[in-house]
Amino acid sequence: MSQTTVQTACERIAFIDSHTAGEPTRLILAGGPDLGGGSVAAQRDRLREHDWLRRCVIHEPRGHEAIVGAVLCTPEDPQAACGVIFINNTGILGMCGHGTIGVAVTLHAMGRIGLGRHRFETPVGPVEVELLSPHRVAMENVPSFRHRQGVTVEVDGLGPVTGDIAWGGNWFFLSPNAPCPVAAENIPQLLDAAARVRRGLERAGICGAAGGEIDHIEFFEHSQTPGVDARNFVYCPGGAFDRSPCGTGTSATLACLAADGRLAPGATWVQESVLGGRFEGRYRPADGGRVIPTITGDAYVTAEGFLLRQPGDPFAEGLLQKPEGTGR
Ligand code: PYC
Repeated sequence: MSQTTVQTACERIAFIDSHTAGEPTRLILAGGPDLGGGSVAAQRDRLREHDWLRRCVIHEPRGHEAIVGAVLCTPEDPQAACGVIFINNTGILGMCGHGTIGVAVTLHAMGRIGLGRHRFETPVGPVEVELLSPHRVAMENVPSFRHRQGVTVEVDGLGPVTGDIAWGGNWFFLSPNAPCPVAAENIPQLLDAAARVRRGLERAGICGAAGGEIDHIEFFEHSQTPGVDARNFVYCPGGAFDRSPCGTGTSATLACLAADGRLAPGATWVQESVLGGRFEGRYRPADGGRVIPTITGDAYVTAEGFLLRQPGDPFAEGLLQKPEGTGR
């Protein structure tokens, strides 16, 4: 068999790709900057100083706008299975539900963790994962809560749009007021509307607790699919949409349902994405009106290899396709 690996000088970044309900996760295993030790939040800050890694592995030509990266790092607590920092086409995410499920399935496929319970450390706190089978993971997320109910924002071209503001590991504006049905054929309109809502929130100075930027917009409606409670469309910070029902978005949904008394602790909520992928959610109550959500979903590994950076490549740090925050 002829030689199949690149022989010329280049830097190699080891990765394994997976998808969770259709949404991709790229786990970065080696080849990034030395993040030192300490808390995962401190390592996240060091990663920010070496932003070339994010740009290289997420942006075209090595990645694409929907990829969420997961940079493996050293956990502060040696009992934890790993530390993980999630990145996307616009920066660093607080948490990522589909990504956590993808990382758990990938680490299992690598033989690094077995079935059963594990703790992952993230910049916004530890999360517990339970690997129920080689592909199915129940992820216990960070405490989630509704911050404000029924906030109305004036949106260019749409008029007033009302929604709740909730935290599920990222900040969400969740609204039943999409300008069209939440359906695959309407994705361009949903992207456009969500980008406008995000700009409307920014313009009005509406944010999460402690000034947290609301960078995820979720439109939802009742699902017509038997056995499914709701269908959502989740707009992500860099202008892509989540192919999965979004783990942090489903957590924010559970926090709102709990606050409204519409879902009992322990009861199952089935959430499907605009593309039909499904997560199951449930919660247990926590202090101060918060809830601890558990999100269950399936992931599969799709590729492994090395991303290469050759000397002289003008796009070794990726091709920025569109200005950040334009959402289109
Ligand atoms: O599953 O939490 C999630 C997520 C956030 C952004 C994309 N997916």
